[in-house]
Amino acid sequence: MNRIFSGIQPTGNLHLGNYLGAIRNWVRLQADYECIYCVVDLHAITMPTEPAELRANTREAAASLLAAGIDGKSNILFNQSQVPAHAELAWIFNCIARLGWLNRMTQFKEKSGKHKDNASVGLYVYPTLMAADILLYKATHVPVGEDQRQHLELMRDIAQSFNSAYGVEFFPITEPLIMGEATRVMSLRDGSNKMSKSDASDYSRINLTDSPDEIAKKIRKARTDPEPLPGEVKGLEGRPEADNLVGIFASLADISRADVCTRFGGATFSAFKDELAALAIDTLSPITAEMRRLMDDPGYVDGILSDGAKRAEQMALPILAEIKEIVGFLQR
Ligand code: AQP
Repeated sequence: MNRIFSGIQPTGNLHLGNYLGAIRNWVRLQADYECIYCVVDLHAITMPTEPAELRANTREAAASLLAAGIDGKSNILFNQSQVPAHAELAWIFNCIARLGWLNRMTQFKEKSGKHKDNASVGLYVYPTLMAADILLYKATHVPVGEDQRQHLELMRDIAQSFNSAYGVEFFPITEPLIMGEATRVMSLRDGSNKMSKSDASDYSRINLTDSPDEIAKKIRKARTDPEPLPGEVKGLEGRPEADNLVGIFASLADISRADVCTRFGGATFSAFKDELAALAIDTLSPITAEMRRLMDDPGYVDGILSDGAKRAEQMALPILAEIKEIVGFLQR
């Protein structure tokens, strides 16, 4: 059986990039795979977090996944800290991964900024915990946005190194699934930066909690260039903001960038933006409404997470026991 694992950090401000790059694909993959989806709260504390906010963001992330169509009953949805096996396997992987491998990780460089000495050790070993999340379930496929490609390559190196260090064929060589026309949604204010939860400008992203008016306003204000839309994809080269908006439209409408160019070639951005806003509102409004309804029922959301955690743990513990046996730990 092919098995999916993927996670999202409960760091607030879930946005259109998270939705198009990850969540929507997760929903669709449920038809063909056994799916395990995780709100990765252990990852969230690699940056300073306020406890009450973390708890609220964990519920909000879970509510948004459920609202988008993740089925927490036939599949598994849980928050990471409820299954301690993730942290145990991460420790083993910390002893497999090499400093040189982690030193190359661009996400650490970006997130630690100019003051690397002040970054948490957790932020540095973020990718080994991510490898543990996935390999703890021997997942075969991981749907993510483009920004996670490097971490997944590291995960494959860890799996291969573990297998060769212990002379076993234990871990599968998991495949990334980077799907669709919006694998890297960019900021609405600057086409060279990724749309991100932590961007200081709220106008840089469309949040899943935004009202239709806010969505329309943000799209209207999105940066573009003075040229009209090109009639062919080639005409998007060197125009990152135009390329981003066309990619978002294509992804929302489930068509290709080329189709968008054929349809809007020669149109002004202001006409295109009106249609883009209508499409974004149509797609996101039902999800936002359902998310709000679920957030008013935290008991229901908590129940899904704790039931999911129990089922995840049942899958993880026998695999972790085998790993401990391979490593040579004496077990009860
Ligand atoms: N801009 C994006 N375009 C496409 N996919 C994206 N993802 C994130 N941003 C984009 C994908 O969403 C999933 C969950 O991401 P995450 O919450 O684990 O963390 P992140 O990648 O660190 O998200 P942000 O918004 O960039 O957060 P901050 O600002 O805190 O760094 C992943 O599959 C990711 O690829």
